[in-house]
Amino acid sequence: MKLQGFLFPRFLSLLLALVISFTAGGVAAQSGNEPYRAAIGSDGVQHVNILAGDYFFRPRHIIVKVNVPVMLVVRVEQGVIPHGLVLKVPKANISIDEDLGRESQTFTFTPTASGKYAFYCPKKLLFFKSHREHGMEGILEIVE
Ligand SMILES: [Cu+2]
Repeated sequence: MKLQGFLFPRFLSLLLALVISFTAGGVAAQSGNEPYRAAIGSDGVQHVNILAGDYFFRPRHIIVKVNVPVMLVVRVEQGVIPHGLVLKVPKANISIDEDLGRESQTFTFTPTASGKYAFYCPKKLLFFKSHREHGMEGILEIVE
């Protein structure tokens, strides 16, 4: 009896510690919300790979330099729901409005104005919420 009373709380606290560490690990792995700062490659281009899925863009906060060419390579994760990409910033000379597919798609532009601009998926099924409302949007931050 005495032994049982000693072991049981220990077992519980061990279980609790395991659960907490798993949960914390899961949250850290899922968030991925740190901004992605594009590096300028040896070709003088800022390369950015974006993964799209139901309903997210990863990374969702992208930082690029103004007046340096940007190449976005966008791929859709496996799934049956169609997605698209809209990134329209006339004052920065960016105009993207395309459906996305399983094959990687490449978009190139040279941003000409700094600022923070939204990109998003424009898809929407009937009366349901749009993918953007489901969280399928991100920020392109153009810095000096
Ligand atoms: Cu979508």
